[in-house]
Amino acid sequence: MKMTDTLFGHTNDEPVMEYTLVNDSGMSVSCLNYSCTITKILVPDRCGNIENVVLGFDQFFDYLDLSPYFGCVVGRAAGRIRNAEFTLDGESCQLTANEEPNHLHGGKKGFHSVIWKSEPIETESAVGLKFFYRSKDGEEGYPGNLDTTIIYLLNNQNELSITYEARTDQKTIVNLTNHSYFNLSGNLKRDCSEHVLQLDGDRFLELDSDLIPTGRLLEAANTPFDFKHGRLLKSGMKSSHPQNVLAGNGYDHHLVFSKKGENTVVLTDKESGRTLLMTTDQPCVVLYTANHLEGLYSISGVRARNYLGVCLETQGLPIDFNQPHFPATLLNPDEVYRSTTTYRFFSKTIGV
Ligand code: G6D
Repeated sequence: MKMTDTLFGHTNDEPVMEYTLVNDSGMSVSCLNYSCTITKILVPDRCGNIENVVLGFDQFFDYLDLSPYFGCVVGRAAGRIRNAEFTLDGESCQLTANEEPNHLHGGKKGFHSVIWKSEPIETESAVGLKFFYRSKDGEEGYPGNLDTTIIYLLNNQNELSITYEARTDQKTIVNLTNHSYFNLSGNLKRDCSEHVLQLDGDRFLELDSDLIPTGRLLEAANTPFDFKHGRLLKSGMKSSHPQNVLAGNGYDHHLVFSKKGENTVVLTDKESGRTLLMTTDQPCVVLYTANHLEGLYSISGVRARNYLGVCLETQGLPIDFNQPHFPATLLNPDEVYRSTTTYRFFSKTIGV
């Protein structure tokens, strides 16, 4: 196993480095110190063809000008917050309304748009990087100085793990995720409509017209949101279910796992034979099928179009969803925010 690095660009006169982690089993992961962005994941298909399975750009300025959060960490709080404000202990916190009048994905200068300190990690069984960022008190309107560490580790079982850890000096909210768009066809040969998703989630969050959770939990059974026995993503794209239509003819929803603790999500592409087996300790995953990706630009030579990738954004429940049975994404000074999501790739289709 090894790690190499190369200069990828500059932002605010700071060098942007691309690091490439390579294991002994034919998988490699490339990422940037800019927003911990995953730029490429190369894995074999059933015939041994090693191809890229995530959406990313070849030039750094495309990440600045065009990226819809390709591959990046999202924080301090993933998702949308209504009217860009929340209340903590009776105090109103006003955030950046970067999606007027609401707040999206940590704001204009969220975790997706900053340089993270980085240092290499090498162990007997893995190679990786440790990223660090201090978000100052009041950044994008969030209270507290928040120190966040993110560790990427690649092992020889073709598994990439992402571990998030954060500490604060004032009560605040934290809800981190990675916003990679997966496409298991390899080098974006096809879109994701024929990908099959399987996960044990019996409810999902209803969205309003701003794509913000209403606070209602809807039953997934017998709807296009039931993935218990595996479901083609295109069933949500062709669905007349009001929530699929509202999301832009697809999915953009928090799928809530049926059980607490660690959960598994399986994404497969029959034609390539590739499987992504994702595990997480988070209570839900936002399934986003890139319903708004169409654009006048190309992604590694492929014209941007809807459904070209699928996001599996593991995370806590949104802040204004304070239900007694769902821990909000609050963090106190005497606590540590910790979360791990792993992505294991197989060159054959498997089910759980
Ligand atoms: C759209 O609604 C979706 C978000 O969920 C996604 O994260 C973003 O595009 C990239 O706003």
